[in-house]
Amino acid sequence: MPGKGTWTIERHFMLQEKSHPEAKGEFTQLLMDIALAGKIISREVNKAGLVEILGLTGEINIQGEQVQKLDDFANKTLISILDRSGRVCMLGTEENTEAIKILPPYTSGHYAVSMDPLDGSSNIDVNVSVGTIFSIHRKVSKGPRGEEADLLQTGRKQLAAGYIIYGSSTMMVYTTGNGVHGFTLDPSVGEFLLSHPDIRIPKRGNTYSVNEGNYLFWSEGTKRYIKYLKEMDNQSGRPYTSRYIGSLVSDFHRNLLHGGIFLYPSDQKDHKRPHGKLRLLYEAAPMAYIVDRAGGYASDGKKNILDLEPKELHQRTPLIVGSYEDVKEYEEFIAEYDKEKK
Ligand code: P6P
Repeated sequence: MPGKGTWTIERHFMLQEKSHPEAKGEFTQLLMDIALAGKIISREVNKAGLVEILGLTGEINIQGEQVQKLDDFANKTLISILDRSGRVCMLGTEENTEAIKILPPYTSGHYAVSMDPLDGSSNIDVNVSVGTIFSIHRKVSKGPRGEEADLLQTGRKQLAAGYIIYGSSTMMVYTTGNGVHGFTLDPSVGEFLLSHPDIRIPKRGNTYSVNEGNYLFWSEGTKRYIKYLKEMDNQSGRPYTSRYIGSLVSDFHRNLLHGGIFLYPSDQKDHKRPHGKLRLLYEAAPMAYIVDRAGGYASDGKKNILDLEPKELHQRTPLIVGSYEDVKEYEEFIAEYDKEKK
């Protein structure tokens, strides 16, 4: 592999393709389509303060959240690149209530893509980094075109997952199962260049990321675990440092590189979300696949996120993700203190 400075993400995709003899280039092209969308979204995110694109569109999405103009731009950019590529049969996006089925005149492809076009977008107006998250499954339905079942597959069946983080620099981090690799956008040449080959998350960290404002609504196990992290025990590196950006991609990315644990547990803050806030298909499952391939672990508190069976497009799940030993330790607290009421 040549030096980092000239190893583009496209060349890396093609290298990965060589280890999948059955691949015909369609999958590689799909990854390139997503990288292209990332470059276009990065351009807009990075000038958001300069043009009339900040602020709200006035619409409300299925999540009941006000749609930010950049959300809408990112969503439309990804859809318009992917729906006519001939590589995709179904698209599931946070911004659309219904799944998007690729219909004539466009050719239906062999892959189903779930995505959060711009996660953390409530942070845009305050200049906090945000990100695009994607997950790719193989088409499993038998018909000539896609079905929702092509999206509703477990995280373990993902062919690829990744994110693009629009921060102090724009990075694309992805896995096709064979390691996790990070590429930094060089805007002067418009290329994602290899900057973080084969990322491995430390087995244990000393940082935790959680919205402590939800404390009153946490289960006993979550409360005791967070209290445990704050106790003095130099042997185990406690007390941990608290870092919470409120943008999943940013909190996840920091913990992926330095170690640590991110938690969005179930809370009863709003009866509409007894299963936490984050969505399984396009937030939890892709992050779970990435962290798994980097040597970490992702849980809903009881079981591996990768084994959860999706039942509907915008299904939510608690997400505890990061360093393997930290997430496993959280599960022990849940097993001990949140015993199912018989
Ligand atoms: P809270 C952003 O809206 C998001 O979906 C994730 O990016 C982030 O981790 C979470 O919600 C933050 O939620 O309730 O702490 O503001």
